[in-house]
Amino acid sequence: MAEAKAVLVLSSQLGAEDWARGLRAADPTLEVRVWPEFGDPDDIDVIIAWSPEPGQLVGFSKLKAVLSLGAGVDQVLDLPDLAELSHVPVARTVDDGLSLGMTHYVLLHVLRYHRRMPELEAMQRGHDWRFLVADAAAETNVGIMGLGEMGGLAATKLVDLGFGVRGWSRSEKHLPGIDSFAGTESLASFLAGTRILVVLLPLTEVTRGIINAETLGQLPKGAYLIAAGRGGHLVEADVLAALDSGQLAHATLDVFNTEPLPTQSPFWDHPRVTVTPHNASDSAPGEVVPKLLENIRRARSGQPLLNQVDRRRGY
Ligand code: NDP
Ligand code: OXD
Repeated sequence: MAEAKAVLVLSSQLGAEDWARGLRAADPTLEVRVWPEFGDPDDIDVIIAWSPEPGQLVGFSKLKAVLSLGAGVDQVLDLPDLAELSHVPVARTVDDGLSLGMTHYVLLHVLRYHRRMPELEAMQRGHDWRFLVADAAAETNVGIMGLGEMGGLAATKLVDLGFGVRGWSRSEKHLPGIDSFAGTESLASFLAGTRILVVLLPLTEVTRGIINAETLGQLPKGAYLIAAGRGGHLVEADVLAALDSGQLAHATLDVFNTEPLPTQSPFWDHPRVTVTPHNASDSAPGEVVPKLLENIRRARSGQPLLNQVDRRRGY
């Protein structure tokens, strides 16, 4: 029986044809197919996917790996399809450009809050000239939930800019200048000392709904929220209530329970919310293709994948 040796690219949102072109250019010997033109399903041994639909990953009996084009893999791991694919390793995207893009997003919005831009913009609208100064950066504690590839780099750059920086993760970290809080038992004290909260967690069974009335209530009054992990972290009604009560002074939201954000969502017109369309960071084929090729090689030779996800842990 002929060995399966074709890669299927599956992505309605992220330009599957561009990724396929990038793969073929980097390795002209690679057989690359693009959904829905996958031909004989028994030819497919690797699927490269961004946000597949339920059912799209089943029926490929020779599958050796699923490679996520996202850093977050919830949209792959949450699929019912995965139950049938317990033997198939899943890898995610880790890429310097993606981490740097996210760091730019975090710095942009932390600096905007630190320098009181929402207040200055309101003053401009009211032709109101007053000398409004920022607190010292060292006294503006930024708390980052998730100190991985994204959060770790952003935290380090914030330390370089003189901010007080703390991070919350599952395991304790030893990063210069960053106060490490680890595990559920330390969450309340992490939040109590956080003025600007940045959420860069993966979406897992444990982190779903983690930004809720209780955790928002543990922040100091008038705190700021920057959410760029996944919309599933947010209990959106609780975020709105915290904004309306003044518990949150302002929120910058890149991710939502439903994306695209429905036109009737109250976030669009909220005077103290900045909405961005899940564009905090993005990975470019030029940087990611060599890693995909390496993982295809590894899958075919039965080696562990680069950035293989722990399916039990969910990230
Ligand atoms: P990593 O896996 O590198 O880091 C995840 C971090 O979260 C780790 O520090 C991990 O702790 C921590 N964590 C996970 N579960 C828990 C928990 N239960 N309690 C406390 N801490 C926890 O992920 P990345 O940094 O690469 O990406 C993070 C997320 O950012 C992605 O999953 C994705 O959802 C989102 N993302 C959003 C983008 C956008 O454009 N909006 C772009 C790219 C990513 P530990 O270190 O101990 O394991
Ligand atoms: C990702 C994302 O997970 O873009 O990479 O959200």
